[in-house]
Amino acid sequence: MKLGKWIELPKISDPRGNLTFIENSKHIPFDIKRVYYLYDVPAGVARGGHAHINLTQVAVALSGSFDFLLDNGFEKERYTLNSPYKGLLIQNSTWREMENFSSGSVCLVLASNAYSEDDYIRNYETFLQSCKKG
Ligand code: T46
Repeated sequence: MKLGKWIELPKISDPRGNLTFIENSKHIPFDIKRVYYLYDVPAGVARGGHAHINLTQVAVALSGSFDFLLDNGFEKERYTLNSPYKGLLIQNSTWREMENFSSGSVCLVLASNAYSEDDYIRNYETFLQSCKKG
C-alpha cells in the first residue's frame, strides 16, 4: 500500500532555465485553500510529528531535499522529496514526520483547508487509537 502519492508537475525547460506551474483543478486533487512553506530548517532538526483529521496536502521540495516519513498506524513509508516538479500527496489520517533537511531546502505545502489547530492529532498514542477504530 502506498501512503503517499507522487504528482508529476509540468516542467518547461529552455536555455533560460526551468519553469513549473501548478493549477488548482488540473494538477491538485482539491481546492487549494492555503499555501505555506518551511525554510531555514537547521541541520538535524525534525518537524511534523502529527496527523490531520481532515486535511489533504501536497508537498514540493522547491529547493534542496528532505524526507517525509508517513505512517497510517499499520505501515510506515519514507519518501525523499528532492525535485521541484514532483509533489507528494498526503491524505488525512496520516502521521507525518519530516527530517534530513538539506541546507537551503524549501518545502512548499498546498493545503485543502485553512489552518486549524483543532484538526491536528499531536499525540501518537491517540493517533494509533483512532487508526484502530477506523
Ligand atoms: C504539516 C507539515 C508538513 C500557522 O499558524 N498556520 C499554518 O498554516 C501552519 C502550517 C502553522 N501555523 C503555526 C502553528 C504552530 O504554532 O505555526 C507553528 C508551527 O507549526 P507546526 O509545528 O505544525 O509545523 P510543522 O512543520 O511541524 O508542520 C507543518 C504543518 O503544520 C503540518 O500541517 O503537515 O508542516
